[in-house]
Amino acid sequence: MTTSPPGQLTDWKQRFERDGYVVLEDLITPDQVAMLKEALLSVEERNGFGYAKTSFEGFKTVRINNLLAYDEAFWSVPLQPSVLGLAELLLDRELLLSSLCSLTLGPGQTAQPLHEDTQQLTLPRPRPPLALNAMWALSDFTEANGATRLVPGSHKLDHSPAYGAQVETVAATMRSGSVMLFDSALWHMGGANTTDERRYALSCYYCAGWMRQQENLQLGIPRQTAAKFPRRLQELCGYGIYKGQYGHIENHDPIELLGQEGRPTVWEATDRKLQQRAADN
Ligand SMILES: O=C(O)CCC(=O)C(=O)O
Repeated sequence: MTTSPPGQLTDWKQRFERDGYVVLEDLITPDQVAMLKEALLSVEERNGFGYAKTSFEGFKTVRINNLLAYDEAFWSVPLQPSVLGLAELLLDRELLLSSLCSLTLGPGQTAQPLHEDTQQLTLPRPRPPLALNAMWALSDFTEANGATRLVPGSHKLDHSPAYGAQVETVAATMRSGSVMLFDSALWHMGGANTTDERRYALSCYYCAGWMRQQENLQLGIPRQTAAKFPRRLQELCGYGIYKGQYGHIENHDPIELLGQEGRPTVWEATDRKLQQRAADN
């Protein structure tokens, strides 16, 4: 998976801030798409996943949550350099993975109710991004097969939508292999799938490092599995101390539970700096 030049990241960031979303076209190759789709189908079949059980999740939609626990093929998804680079620019480097799930819209899936992803948080709007969703298209996203529908610019409004409101939306069409990032405050919904084919997607949702994650990845992913992740993925899953202060275990970095060397707390780091300063004088 390739990295993007810094100018490209700045351009994407500006578009994200203006419209509330940005599409990174053709980010991954057809081979990578095929590999992820194959892994998804295999997880679905092996575990007997069926349609979701609520109208929000979709009665004709297969959602597989906690994907990192199911197959190594998904480990590279939250780490994709262009997507993670842009997410870090928008949320800062101490961001977390909030959830990683699949969204397979079956034929006959009706449009999802309009919503925004941080609608439950009663914080004033508009606000800087708290969380953002990277929607990976593993099929072409078309108007007909249920491409995500958006209200461009709605992240700047001072209120959330009435849940399920009927307002004008645009379909975020994109080619398979593209990734759309959108602000959690953007009004959006999954479209209706009126075709005979499934619409395959992954939702890789990131949040600010101080925020509660949507999925409890520290308890949901077996520790032996998390211990095999690359360190950056472990950090994204919450094995770290935000700003050296939040999330420690008896003054230790939780990443030590995975056999890694921990980072110092803010209090230790401050003392080290003070000692260094005294030694320099
Ligand atoms: O499937 C989609 O395109 C959007 C899904 C979505 O917005 C959600 O589940 O929160």
